[in-house]
Amino acid sequence: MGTALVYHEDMTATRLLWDDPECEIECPERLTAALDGLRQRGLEERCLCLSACEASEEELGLVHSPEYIALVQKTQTLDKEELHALSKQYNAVYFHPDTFHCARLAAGAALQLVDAVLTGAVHNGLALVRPPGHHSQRAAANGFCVFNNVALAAKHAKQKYGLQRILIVDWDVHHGQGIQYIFNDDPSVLYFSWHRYEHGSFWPFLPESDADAVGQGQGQGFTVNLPWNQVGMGNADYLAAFLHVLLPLAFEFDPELVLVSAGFDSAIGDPELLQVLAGGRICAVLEGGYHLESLAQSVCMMVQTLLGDPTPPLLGLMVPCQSALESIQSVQTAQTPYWTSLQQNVAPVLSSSTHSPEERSLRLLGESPTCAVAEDSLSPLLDQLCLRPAPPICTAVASTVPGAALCLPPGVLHQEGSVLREETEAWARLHKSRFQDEDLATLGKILCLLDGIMDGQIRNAIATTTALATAATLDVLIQRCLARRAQRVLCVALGQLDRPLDLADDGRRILWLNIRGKDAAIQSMFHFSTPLPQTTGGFLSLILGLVLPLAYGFQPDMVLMALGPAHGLQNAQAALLAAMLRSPVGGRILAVVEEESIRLLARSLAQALHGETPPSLGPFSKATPEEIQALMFLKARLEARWKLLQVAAPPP
Ligand code: X5A
Ligand code: ZN
Repeated sequence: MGTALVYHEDMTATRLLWDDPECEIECPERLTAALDGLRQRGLEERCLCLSACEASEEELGLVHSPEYIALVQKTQTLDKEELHALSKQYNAVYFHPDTFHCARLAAGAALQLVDAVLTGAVHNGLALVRPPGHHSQRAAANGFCVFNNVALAAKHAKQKYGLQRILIVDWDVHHGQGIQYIFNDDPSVLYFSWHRYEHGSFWPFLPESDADAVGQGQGQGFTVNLPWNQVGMGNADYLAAFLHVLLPLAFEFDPELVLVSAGFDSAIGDPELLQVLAGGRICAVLEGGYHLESLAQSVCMMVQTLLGDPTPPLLGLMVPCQSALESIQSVQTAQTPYWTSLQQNVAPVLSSSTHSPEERSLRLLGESPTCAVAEDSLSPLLDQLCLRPAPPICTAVASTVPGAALCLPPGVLHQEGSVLREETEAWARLHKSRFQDEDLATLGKILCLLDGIMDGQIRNAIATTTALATAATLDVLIQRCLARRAQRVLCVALGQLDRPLDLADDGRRILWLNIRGKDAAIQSMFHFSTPLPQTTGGFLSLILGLVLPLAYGFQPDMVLMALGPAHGLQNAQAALLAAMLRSPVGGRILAVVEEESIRLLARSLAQALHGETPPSLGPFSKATPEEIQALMFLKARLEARWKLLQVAAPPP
């Protein structure tokens, strides 16, 4: 089970035969650059490579009219003048004698990818195709697109596999109006698109690309448009959109399959946050992306992520800009009638001190030159992101409990090494009373795990301790992180674990979140606690609305996730938390679990850390008023420091 890559060299055949500055960017080199990038980084050989076959006429008929299909077929025999004349009848389209063949391969590739994922041959995959598809309509080519590859894939999944809930995420910089039209009244396909809009002055200049287009009839609430009205949206803006709009809706919708219209004309692709949905069944299909080098690098990042490698942490000041927050607010306003998770939005009021995109990039340039987004600096930045080698060991375990009792998945390694006995004893002396003699051997192994993660030898790890030693172990781990010059350590502590006293003045290098007890409480901007919600809605709001915005904003180089006595976390919850915390920290998580509960949790926790999709939380249940109140209380106080917590207020 892995990642499929669907491709056919013939798709490089179609190209522009006359002068047209608008269309010339959609060129054959797009595919060769992407493929070369994958080969150079050894990513192609890690995939199951499938050779694309043409979609049949019947399959094209799932979306397109017979007349339109016949018309495109006819272009095979037209001469250059006739092709040019026909092309001019459409908006931003060119035809070539090979267009029909390429477009059928592109559509066929998308269908094959769906087959590979839904038959279980692979977990996920990418179809590298030309021409793109998301602007194409039932009887019209549009915006370089001839057949609507992703819409065809969705129809195919419904028809052949009987799927009832498909999520389409369209992160191309342009609005995929073609997909929107095709599923406008269809509640089985949730279409989410963010796109450059500029109040309608960006191509395709359509009023229906705005946030108030929500779908029609039965399909109301199943079209979600997030229009960007200023240029320069960055990581913080995309993250805010993911955490505060897309993911809450996606979890509530509970898709059986995720299709990605993966255009890289907007940003670096990061499907990592999507991998927790639909059992990991993600099919990505290339759409736009015209800067060849950036396209190649983005495709590599995307494939690496689909393969399960952790994504490099996002750089930059994690402050969404005012315009992005306004856009997010406009979607929330339009969609609130249809989605429980938005009705319950725990939303502090929009603060007015946020930056414009320009101000923010100026600050970025001043603070850290590597974050400059100027054309000439793009390449080293992306290279640095891509070339981080994956640690040789994925997930390792050190335990007080015998290995056989833990039922660990294959590929998880038991830690046998240990730091020196004297060193362990020195650390243990910090907490004389809490470590029994027999705990020392385990502590030595855990310290060795920590070193392995910090040195890049181990990606992440699980350690078990006796209930008595959990808090002390966590304290030793924090101290050792600091001693080893970790810049920032995020501790997510569940259950009865007190924050170590001698860390009162830690220079803001420790962010301590305790999930326990009955009431939310704040000691400082770096130290607070909140109860563990009992509903799925409340738990998701806690993760998406609080924990992840904090984690992305803090940009830790290590996450310590501790499950202490009475942590109360269920299997699926622990797995989801671990899976989602991987992303902001590049996978570097050390989970410390008290031994009473490890037998139940070890397997799914290890699977999640290992990159497998966590099990479902179960049916969506509404957060209780108390749960919402606790989150509101924290967010209202913390948003001054942690700007990713900001969500525009919903209408009264
Ligand atoms: C697939 C795609 C863009 C068309 C732009 C026309 N199409 N100006 O990115
Ligand atoms: Zn595009």
